[in-house]
Amino acid sequence: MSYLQNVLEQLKEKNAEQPEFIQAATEVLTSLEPVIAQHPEYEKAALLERLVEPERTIVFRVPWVDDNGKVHVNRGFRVQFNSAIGPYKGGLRFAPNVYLGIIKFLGFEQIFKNSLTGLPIGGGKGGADFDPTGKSDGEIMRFCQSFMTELYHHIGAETDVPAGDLGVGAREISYMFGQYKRLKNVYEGVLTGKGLPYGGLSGRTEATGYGVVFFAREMLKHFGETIEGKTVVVSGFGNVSWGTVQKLNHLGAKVLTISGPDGYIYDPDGVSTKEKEDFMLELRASGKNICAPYAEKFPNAKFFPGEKPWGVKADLYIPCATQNEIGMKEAEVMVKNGCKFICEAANMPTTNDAMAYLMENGVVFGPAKAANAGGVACSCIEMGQNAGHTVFSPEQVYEQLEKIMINIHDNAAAASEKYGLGYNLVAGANIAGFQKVADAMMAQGIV
Ligand code: 2IT
Repeated sequence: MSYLQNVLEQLKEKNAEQPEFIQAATEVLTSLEPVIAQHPEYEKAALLERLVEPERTIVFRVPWVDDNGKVHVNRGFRVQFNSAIGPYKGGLRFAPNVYLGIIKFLGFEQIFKNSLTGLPIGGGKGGADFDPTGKSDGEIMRFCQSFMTELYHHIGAETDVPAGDLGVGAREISYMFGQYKRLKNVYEGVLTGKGLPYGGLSGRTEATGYGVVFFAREMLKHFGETIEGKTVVVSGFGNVSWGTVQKLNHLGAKVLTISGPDGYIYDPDGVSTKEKEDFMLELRASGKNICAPYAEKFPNAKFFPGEKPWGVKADLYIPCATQNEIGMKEAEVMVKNGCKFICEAANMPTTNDAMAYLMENGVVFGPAKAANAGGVACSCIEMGQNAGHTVFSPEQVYEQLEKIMINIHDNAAAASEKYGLGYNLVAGANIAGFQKVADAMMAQGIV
């Protein structure tokens, strides 16, 4: 058995209860085969064994009191996965299905994503099995304060800098920032995605979605095509979908769908006006986690309850909702409908078998860890803004974001080319992201 297969077997055995983590690690490690073959020194240094084991995992109790005085207890997590190239950096996810396997898959992906940005940030992720749906503002605040009352021991501007993810936006970040500052008596950039008056970065909110569309634009450009005039199927309706829809509209595409846990919306006129973009924000702010009201507000649109949008024909597909939203069943329909381009915006929205099937059938695939890295890249710019006690303009941010996304695309394409894999952005992103972290780990000794 090869070194790589051996590590994968051990990993599956040790983490049998964490299928999402196994999925993410398998996807990355298998595409490193040609790199590992050229570097026999990695095995001697147990580089891969160290890479798949988080440096530190913190699991903690989060007690809080609801509006009726009832006490609840949730489980909080922070996985500090890899600090070879910078302080741990990555979001916090509040969702009822959160457990260690979800946080580890996200943290593992984050190592390579952060490396791809070219910026000095390591990989981490955290969250809680807390369901924000239907919670009052006071309940959200008390939960965030309790969560931070434990987490603050383990983070800091030069140690570990969390941000948002599903269920955690500017409101939650701000409550956590307030509590951190109170406990530590330090005003520092310990969280990113803050409000603008207290250290937040102009443009961070839309950065992930804008970055995804810049990445998709580079993919299309490789085939002599443009975003302008393309039809696009988008899933989700949260922060990432919103930024994606906005930038697609700027560039002249037509967004046919958005979706939620309750079903999907098909809008034959396109999710194309400022009013429609703003309504996505309203849907999110409602705290109900449904997209159906869009079809009441815009009667030309149709709501398909309980369905996903992947059966709708389009030039480009951008999954923005959550992990594993495209499986084999969806992939088969997409291939039958002549799908040519997929650009992932959510983390790991495609299962490994669906991804392989789509690529075998000629679909050009932009992997999440490359395509959605614009969010964390701007988070790192926010860290720089805070550390430098300064403020950047939106123009400065957008300009850097666009450059970073073009670089990520070009570096992934070049890494794939270097190993004789043609234009394979999936393998190329894994290889380019890995190489920098591997070089740093090798240089820093057995730690
Ligand atoms: O998945 C992600 O990259 C994020 N949720 C953002 C992480 C960050 O630190 O901005």
